[in-house]
Amino acid sequence: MNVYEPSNKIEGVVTDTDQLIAQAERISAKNYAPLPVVISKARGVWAWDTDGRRYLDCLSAYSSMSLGHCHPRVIDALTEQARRLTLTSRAFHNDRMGPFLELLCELCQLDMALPMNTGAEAVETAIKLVRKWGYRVKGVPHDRAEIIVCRNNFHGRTTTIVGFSSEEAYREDFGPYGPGFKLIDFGDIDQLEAAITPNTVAFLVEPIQAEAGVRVPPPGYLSAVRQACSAQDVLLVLDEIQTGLGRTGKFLAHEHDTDAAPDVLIVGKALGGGVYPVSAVLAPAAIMSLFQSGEHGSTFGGNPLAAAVGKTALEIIRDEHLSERAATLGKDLLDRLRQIRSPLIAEVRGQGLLVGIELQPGVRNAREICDRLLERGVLTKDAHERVVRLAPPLVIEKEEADWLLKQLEEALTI
Ligand code: PXG
Repeated sequence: MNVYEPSNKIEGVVTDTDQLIAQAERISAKNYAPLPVVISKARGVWAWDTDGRRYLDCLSAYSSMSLGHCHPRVIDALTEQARRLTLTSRAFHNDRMGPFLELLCELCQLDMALPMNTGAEAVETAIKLVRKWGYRVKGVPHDRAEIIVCRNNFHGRTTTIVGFSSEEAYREDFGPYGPGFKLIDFGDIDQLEAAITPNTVAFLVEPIQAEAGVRVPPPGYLSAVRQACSAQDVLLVLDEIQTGLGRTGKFLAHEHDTDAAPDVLIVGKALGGGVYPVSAVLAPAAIMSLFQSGEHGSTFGGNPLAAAVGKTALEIIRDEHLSERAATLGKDLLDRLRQIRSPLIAEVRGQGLLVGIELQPGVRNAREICDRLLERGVLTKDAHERVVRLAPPLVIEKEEADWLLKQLEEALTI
């Protein structure tokens, strides 16, 4: 494959890579440690840097780019809507939100939805909703609601959310944190059962812990979780922000397990078609109806531009059978990765096109492998020190996946 292509330089825009990196490092907060590449253009699964070098995008903005970059239908929806109506606030109705939420609810098989923008906002929304349910429906004494969460969780960066993180780097120096959250081990049903008290309102969990290094729970875990929650009048809240919308080979990752449907579902990332922040919380009417006017909101949540993009993203996932593609291509990728004989690899795990390659301790760190892959034209990022994550757009073609495999083999065997 030809790796170089002239990038479309924009007149008057700086394209010197070193200059752009130096500028960003001088002027922007140091809350990220990006790889030394400056992307200036992307289409489908491919991205180009300022020098015209081409890369296969295997990070997909942490699963947000499932439809590939600049999907023509998304760009049409975005630009057509941008010319017509972009923002009304929720003080008025707009003609795009209802149709968007109708399709979202149908595909997620839940009655009602509350649109937000970022993932963290949607998680916060779900926390408020389940607490209100606890006080109004379950009868938990005021301000005593408990939510059970898992160690190594990742649900976002707000102060409430990092307050129940088990990762020091996420939470140190950002407290004080409020009470009301209890940590247990992911994948351990006995610990969940033991942690539930009369004041427990919900169990909040990711079907696969992506940020923790693509940790897949034991088979049947979510079904057992569902049963334990139902038996003890606890709401099951699934954060499918990263695993949802086709990524793992089903429309929602919980569909891999039988009878594991949540009471409250959180989606985001790919819902914005890779062009706009769109998230949502979904629940049965009996739960979602607890929110009354004035109790929750967002200036941009449910805006017509977001709704036009979100509806189109969902239609593309359905029309292009992206969940099925993720299932087939993901299985093939996992099988073939597991065949690579390399002293560097400890384990390959994942589901669909959400894959983690765990490295043997002490040999090389994942960041070094990501740097090697960058040299070979593959963009990805480490998840913690020892896991190289792969989450290409779901529109990736078989030949492109083959090419990726070749690069991985070479980067992991020398
Ligand atoms: N839940 C899950 C499972 C996620 O992966 C969030 C919630 C929060 O979403 P927002 O839109 O608020 O970022 C995520 C986000 C980062 C970063 O740069 C975020 C994620 C993954 C990797 C990096 O903060 N996931």
